[in-house]
Amino acid sequence: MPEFFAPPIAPFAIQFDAQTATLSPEGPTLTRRMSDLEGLFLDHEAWAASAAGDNPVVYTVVSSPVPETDRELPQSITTIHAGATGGELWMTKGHQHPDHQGEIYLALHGRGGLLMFDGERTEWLDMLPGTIGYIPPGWAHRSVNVGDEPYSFLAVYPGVAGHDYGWVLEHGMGLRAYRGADGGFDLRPYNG
Ligand code: M6P
Ligand code: ZN
Repeated sequence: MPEFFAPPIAPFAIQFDAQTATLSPEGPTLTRRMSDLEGLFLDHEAWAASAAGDNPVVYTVVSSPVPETDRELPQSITTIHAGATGGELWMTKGHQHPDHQGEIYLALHGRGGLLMFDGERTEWLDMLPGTIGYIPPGWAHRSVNVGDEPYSFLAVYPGVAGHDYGWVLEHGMGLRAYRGADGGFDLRPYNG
C-alpha cells in the first residue's frame, strides 16, 4: 500500500460530555494565563497589572488524542472563564491558519462569540449551546466569553492547520468585545 493511503492511526471512539466539556480519552491540556496574553488587550496597563498580580487562568484547551498532523482531524474543547480586563471581555489569543484551512466550532456551554477577520472584513457570530460556527479558509478567529459563567466550545480542524499568532498581532481582529450595560456586551473598533 502506498504511504499516502496508510491509515495514520486506528479508528477509535471518544466519549464527549457537553455539560462538563470533557473528552475521554484526552490528550494534552493547554492552560493560558493572563501573562500568556501579552499585546492582546487594548488596555496594556490593566493587562500588566493582572499578569503581575494574581495572573488568572483565562482559558484552557483540552485536546483529543488525535495528532496535529497532515490529513488528521484533531478536536479540542476550549473553556474561557468569565471576566474582563480594562473592560475587554476575556478571549482566546486568536490565530490565522498559515495555509488558510477551514475549521468548525460547536458551542457547548455558556454564552460566547466567534470573532472572525480576513484582513478587511469582520464577522461576529453569537455562540449559544448548539450553535455551529463555520470559519472559512482565510479568516483569523478568536473566541470571547460574553456571559457570566464559563463558555465552552468544541473545535474540529485539519491537523495541518497550525496556529499563526503573529498574524493577529500584526493585523488585529477588526473589533473588540467589551462588557456592556445590563449583562450585555459592546463591539468596538480594534484600536479604540
Ligand atoms: C480552539 C481551536 C484550537 C485553539 C483554541 C484556542 O480550540 O481553534 O486550535 O488553539 O481554540 O485558541 P488560540 O489558539 O487562538 O488561543
Ligand atoms: Zn483555528
